[in-house]
Amino acid sequence: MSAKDAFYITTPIYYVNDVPHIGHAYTTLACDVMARFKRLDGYDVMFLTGTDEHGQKVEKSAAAAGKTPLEFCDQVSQRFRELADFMNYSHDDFIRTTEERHKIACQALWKKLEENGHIYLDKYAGWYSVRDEAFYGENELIEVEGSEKLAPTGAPVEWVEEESYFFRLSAFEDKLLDFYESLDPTVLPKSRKNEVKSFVEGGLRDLSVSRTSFKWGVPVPGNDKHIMYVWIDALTNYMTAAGYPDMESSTFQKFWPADIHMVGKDILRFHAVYWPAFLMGAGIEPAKRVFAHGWWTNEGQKISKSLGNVIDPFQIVDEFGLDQVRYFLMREVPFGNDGDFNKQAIINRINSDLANDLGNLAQRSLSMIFKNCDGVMPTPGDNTEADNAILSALDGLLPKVRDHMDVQAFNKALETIWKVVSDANGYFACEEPWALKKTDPERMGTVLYTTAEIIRQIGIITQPIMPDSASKLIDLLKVPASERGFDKLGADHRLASGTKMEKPEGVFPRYVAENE
Ligand code: ME8
Repeated sequence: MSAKDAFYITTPIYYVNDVPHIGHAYTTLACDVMARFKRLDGYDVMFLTGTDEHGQKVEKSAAAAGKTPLEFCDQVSQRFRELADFMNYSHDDFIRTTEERHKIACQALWKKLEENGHIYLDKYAGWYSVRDEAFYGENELIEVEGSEKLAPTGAPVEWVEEESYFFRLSAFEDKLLDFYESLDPTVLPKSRKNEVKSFVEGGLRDLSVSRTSFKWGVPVPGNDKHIMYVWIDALTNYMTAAGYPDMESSTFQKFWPADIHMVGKDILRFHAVYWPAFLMGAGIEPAKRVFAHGWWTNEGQKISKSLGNVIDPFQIVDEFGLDQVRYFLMREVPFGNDGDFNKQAIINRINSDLANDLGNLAQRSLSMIFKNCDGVMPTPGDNTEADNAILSALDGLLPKVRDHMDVQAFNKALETIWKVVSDANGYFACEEPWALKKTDPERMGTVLYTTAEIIRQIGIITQPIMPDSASKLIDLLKVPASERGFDKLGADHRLASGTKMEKPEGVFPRYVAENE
């Protein structure tokens, strides 16, 4: 048997200056869905998440909390781990940038860049935003009343003048532009790729990559007065986890370059411009794709601590259910676009797509098997045209869903699956198996068997989105654990007739508000 293909996917590493909210949960969820999908589709997957613990912003937050930076990081990083468990993410590694393995990787990358002549010492005089941990040119700033200057993101900026190492970013314009066209699509959605290209075409200035005014970070090798710019440090995490600097290790050989760096649109430039340039500078292949998704608002408002409308994923899941929230986040908004987090929209998805469409179909058909077929999966008779039509739509589902997943179009993948669910409901209603009990029990058996086969395949293919609920659906059919991979989808595999079943329990309850 040939070795499995590798797939490496990463989330941003989250700053520990803030507790996790729905935005963080969303990005990691998208990666989890991709990772689970690829594993079921036969890939050897590495899925990485973690926390970004260095830099001035974290140092300031720790001081404000009256803690040492490390105590503060330990505490908040733990909250991100808890979120990961709570959301049922299947990450293979959780990296913290305060780990020794990461310091080693950062310093090795730095030395390589220096050795290759891409880093030089000079003086930085310009604007810096601690909140964004980013340098801004004068021409990028917004003037507000009272003559205060703000970053384009609205964050405050301060004037910084200090000795600094620089990375020769300006030398990488052509290489980056070639890279964007080398593999398609290196940056998704397409509009984001255009944004990145025009930024690079506008000309790149060398980038200040060290600071001397604070201490909380990785020291520059050979000059520990300087701390590495937090973004060089942060971005390197993706290689640390793959085993860098040991580029001969089997992990690095297998998983680098990463397949997808999943990020929010706020940090696109760091991932699609600076990071590939650093890697090119070190003679290392850049990741194959950066996907920059959109922004969630809360009932139409920007989510922010100061507005007090931050959505707590722990709370939302307690209210609506884990798989329900996972489904909603992946289904509601075309991945890449901004979306509005609206409770009525979640309730509609739960009651319509999950409880009515999929839940009822499973509950009605499997209850009928339990009651009318002595709890044993019936043996189908000859198929009619109607049976063949629904089965052929079902059997053709995986390649279509895979095409959508290949470009992270989660909502389209789910739409495609639910089209079959909807057709299956039409089939069930039309065939009226309840009326066949007396008139044609064999035909009833065929319709119930066909519907159960639909539930089997829909259960298997929705595992990445709703791992627990999809497993419960397949459990009802007594499908063994070894037969739940995507290689068991399609016409070559069918439910075993004669299997003894138990009384089915509903998997997708309706959402009923407490005061109803
Ligand atoms: O930027 N909607 O960390 P961060 C959707 N440490 N996604 C959101 C969101 C929202 N309203 N708010 C946050 C950093 N996100 C750096 C990354 S990577 C080498 C270093 C998500 O804690 C989204 O993925 O500020 C965004 O890019 C990320 O959280 C920012 O997390």
